[in-house]
Amino acid sequence: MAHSPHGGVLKDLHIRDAYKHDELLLESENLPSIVLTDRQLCDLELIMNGGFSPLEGFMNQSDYQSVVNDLRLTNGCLFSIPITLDVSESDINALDFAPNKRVVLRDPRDDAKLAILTIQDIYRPNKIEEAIKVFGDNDLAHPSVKYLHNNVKEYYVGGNVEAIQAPTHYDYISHRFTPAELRAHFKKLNWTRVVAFQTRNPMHRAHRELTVRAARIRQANVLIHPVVGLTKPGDIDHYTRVRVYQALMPKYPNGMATLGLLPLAMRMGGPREALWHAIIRKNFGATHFIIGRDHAGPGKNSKGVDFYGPYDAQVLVGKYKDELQIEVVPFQMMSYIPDSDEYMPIDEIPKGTQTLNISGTELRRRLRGGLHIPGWFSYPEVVKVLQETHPPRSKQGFTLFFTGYYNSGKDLIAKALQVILNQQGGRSVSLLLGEIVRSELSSELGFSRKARDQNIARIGFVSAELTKAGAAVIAAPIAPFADARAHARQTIEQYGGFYLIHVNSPLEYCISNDRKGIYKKAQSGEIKGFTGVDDPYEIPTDADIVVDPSEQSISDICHQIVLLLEKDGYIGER
Ligand code: PPS
Repeated sequence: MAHSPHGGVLKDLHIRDAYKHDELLLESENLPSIVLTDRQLCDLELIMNGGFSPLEGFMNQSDYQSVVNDLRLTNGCLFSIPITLDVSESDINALDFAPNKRVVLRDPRDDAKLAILTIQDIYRPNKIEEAIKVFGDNDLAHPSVKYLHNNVKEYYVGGNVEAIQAPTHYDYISHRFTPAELRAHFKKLNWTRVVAFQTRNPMHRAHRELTVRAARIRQANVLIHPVVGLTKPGDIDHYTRVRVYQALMPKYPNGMATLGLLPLAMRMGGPREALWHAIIRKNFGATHFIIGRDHAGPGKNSKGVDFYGPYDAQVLVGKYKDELQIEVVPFQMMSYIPDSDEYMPIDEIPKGTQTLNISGTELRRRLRGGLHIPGWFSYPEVVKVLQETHPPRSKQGFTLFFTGYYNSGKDLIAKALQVILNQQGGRSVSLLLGEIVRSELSSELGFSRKARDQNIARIGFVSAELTKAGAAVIAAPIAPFADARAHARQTIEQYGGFYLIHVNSPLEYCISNDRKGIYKKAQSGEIKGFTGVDDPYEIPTDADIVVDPSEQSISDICHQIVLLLEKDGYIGER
């Protein structure tokens, strides 16, 4: 039998409120609405489905204070993370919020009405106190402290909710279970002892060994329960991770393990978060919970020191183990022993034994370079999934972003490179000459600073989308302003390569070769605000390459660019 939920009763508000669904929906038509943030949406989903039992809504001031100070609700029940609904002062005034008023909570993705909240109180939190007591520090290097100070609104609105509907998901639905569904699933499978494993990272052989070992020690089955709500900024996206977990599941003995996805918004709160995670898993029907090294750790603070000690989480949860009623399975880091081809927790490995490890940073380096990832570290099926979303540079897109005066020769270089890259093959090549963009994307824009910035922002957006799709993009606007170029770099770089190429032909060269007589028109005042004549050109200080067609042939310039692409691994086989 699964253990009883936290606080004794599973607060599945969907089941509780199903009988009045139509009534709530009707009432909601005349109520003010709050559109939830992504974090609030995750929190509401787990409040409504009972994952956060015994909560039935967002915390009022006394529960909030009690959780912040003592890790308990006012009724004495353990709860370590404040679950609050932050609202701005302007929304509170505009919507006329006050105790006993009712408010609809809406899904930010599709505007669906999810619940009705009855306001109990409205209070202003002391954010510094919350940061220090909950996260142990007021350092903005902690992602939740940063979020608290930069994103969380000034007021918290406390009150219970009545459920209208669960948020709609379109991804991996068959792996999404409510606590009641997962409990029923375990019952159906005759699982009486279930050890849950929390993760926000891809899983490899070490994790499979660790979970099987935990199950063996406790004679239990395994629930792989990864977070698919919000994790640490910079983590691998949940789509990739779930495909990894799906690839890993067949590596367990048939019937040993189940994959369930948890729509949790993590706080990276280390020890307090570990306690919260244990409570949540208890609600989902697990009897055991694995806490490993640096559980829910946010990394280092602004002084370069880890926010929490590697086993602080195990210590804190151990302190409450008697009243928690979910057994914590503490685990040391697992290391691979090549001599015996097995994984073992580091505290069990005899001194002097050779071990192997591949860190997250090293894994990312290998993925980036298309380098070998050994079978002792991960399974080929898992590596394949990771390689698909982290293709080596030879399969990634890139943008060559040219900047320079009109008639500097940038269009000639861009067109020649289009031919060279087409000859190379392997990618579709997109050419965004200034004139093409001006007619196809920016025909209504003029040449004011604002209009030029907007034009470059559009080029940045389109180039980023094409780069993301693996194309080679050659963009060649004048792009006279450094800020707009930097913004384009920032937009594109997150999806692939970016090279700023300054075509540094002297203005006299551009003018003397101007067959169309555009400069003449600018000099005579027929065209106004012309770059280099009566409008500025900010010389790049951050160019990746500077070329000069007045001194170099187009072929030489193209070759210089090709050599750079080869050096960085974007073209050619390694
Ligand atoms: S920008 O600043 O990057 O948005 O400029 P861009 O999109 O590259 O547009 C340059 C083309 O527009 C013609 N043109 C002007 N350029 C600069 N200043 C003014 N006032 C101006 N008016 C028109 C210019 O001849 C460029 O033409 P192409 O044929 O694209 O080189």
